Amino acid sequence: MKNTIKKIAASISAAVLCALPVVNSLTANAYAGPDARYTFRKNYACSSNYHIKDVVFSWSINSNGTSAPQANAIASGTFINGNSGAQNRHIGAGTYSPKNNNIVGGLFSQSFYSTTPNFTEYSNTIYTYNTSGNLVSGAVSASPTFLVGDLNLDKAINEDDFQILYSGIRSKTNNFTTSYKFSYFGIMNVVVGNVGHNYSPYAFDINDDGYLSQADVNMFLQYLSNPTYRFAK
Ligand SMILES: [Ca+2]
Ligand SMILES: [Ca+2]
Repeated sequence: MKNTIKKIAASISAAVLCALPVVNSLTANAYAGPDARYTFRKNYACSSNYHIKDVVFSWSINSNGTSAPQANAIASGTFINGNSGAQNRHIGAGTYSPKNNNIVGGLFSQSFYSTTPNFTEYSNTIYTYNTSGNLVSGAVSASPTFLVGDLNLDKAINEDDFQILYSGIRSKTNNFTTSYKFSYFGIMNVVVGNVGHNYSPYAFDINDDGYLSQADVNMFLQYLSNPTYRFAK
């Protein structure tokens, strides 16, 4: 018995020694560190009641300059993490099970940090199973991946975006007195100056809770004023 433990301990030591050069080599192909301030997000939602039991998802992105995608619940539910990796890739994967099987709307999101406002997406797959155990194609769809806070799509997050965010949320919340539950499949027109543009409402949901509210404006202001602050998801 003791010999077996010694052998295991020896093999672990050997494995650790072998692993060290790999860790060092990561400096040439580094993941996003704590100073990476660009947060990318993808939302998963369903447009009507599909009696969802499980959503099995996978998202593959480049790993150089990014962090591994993390899943975040929008509607109450549980996750089984299935993250993995391949050479030069992060694969954020798992299974989401909503608490309410009759859920309609936003289910969950995935997000990652990046050192630059660019990334490469390799694949995104979704398999949805209903409470009868059947695969339901098209029940859950994923939004395009977007840079959180970049409403005018110029790959920078600044005062120009804040003007759009402020105007859009103010108009939907009766001057910030209510919270607005938006549709993930909707469009909202926001006027800044005298020019109106159409946007996806989820782009205004900075804190990723399924509502547009003062909290989203506050979080954006924190990003603008604090150079070490980043959107957590
Ligand atoms: Ca922008
Ligand atoms: Ca929000």
